[in-house]
Amino acid sequence: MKIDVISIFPEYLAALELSLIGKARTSGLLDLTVHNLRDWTTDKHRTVDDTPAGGGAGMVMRADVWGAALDDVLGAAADADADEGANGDVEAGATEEGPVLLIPTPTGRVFDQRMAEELAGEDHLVFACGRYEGIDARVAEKFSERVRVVEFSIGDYVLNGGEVAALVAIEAIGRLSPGVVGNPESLIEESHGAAGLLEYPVYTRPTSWRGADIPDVLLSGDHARITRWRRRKALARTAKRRPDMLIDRAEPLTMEDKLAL
Ligand code: 6GU
Repeated sequence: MKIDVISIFPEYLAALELSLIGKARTSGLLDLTVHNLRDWTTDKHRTVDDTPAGGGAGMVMRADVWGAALDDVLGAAADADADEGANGDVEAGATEEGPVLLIPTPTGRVFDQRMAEELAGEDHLVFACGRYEGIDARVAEKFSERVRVVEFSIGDYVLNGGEVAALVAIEAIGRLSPGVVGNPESLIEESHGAAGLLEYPVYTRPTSWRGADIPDVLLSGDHARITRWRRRKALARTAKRRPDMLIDRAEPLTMEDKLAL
């Protein structure tokens, strides 16, 4: 998978050199490049923003600077898709091939595990990280004619810019990319995974710590009992912390599940 990130603070993305994502890059599984948006400015102050049309507080990132950066980074693939669209073969913006442009913004669709799974199947992702009051709206609008554009938010709170949101998305997507997580089993059981429940509590040695013991069932060696106990704990935790996850379920609860609640 190829990922490009464009930001005025490329140093923010240094964390992507660490841990699993860092290893995936070194091993060649992930081809990740971070670009400085100011490299596409043309004035001596390297200006990327200006005052909002219509007035108001803050600054807005300029469409011309972002346009030049995205023309380069989206590159030939996006141009090829635009041609296909013009021929009427593929509908503009709804292309199957080519890069996906991801724009972090608190006004976007909420990013979740389903989105991460879907994007993990793409070949090329380009993240356009805005700062200030956001990027001139014409950028998302114009590039939608050439590539699939996804404006996303990581939750209902406001950050100073898209960099941290891009880090979150890249980690969530990157770890689903084949080979990035060593043991694919660990992707299956985890929270927000297949079961649609929060994960059960986990324990390890010491078996007794500050007067708290590991639940006996986990030391019993009875795997059927352990499985049932974990399912009950996952259900109870989900009901308490995320009751919304128990309604409108893709995988309905069983009678045993309901009796456990
Ligand atoms: Cl993607 N960007 C910003 N600036 N704030 C956010 C966000 C994104 N998601 C939640 N808050």
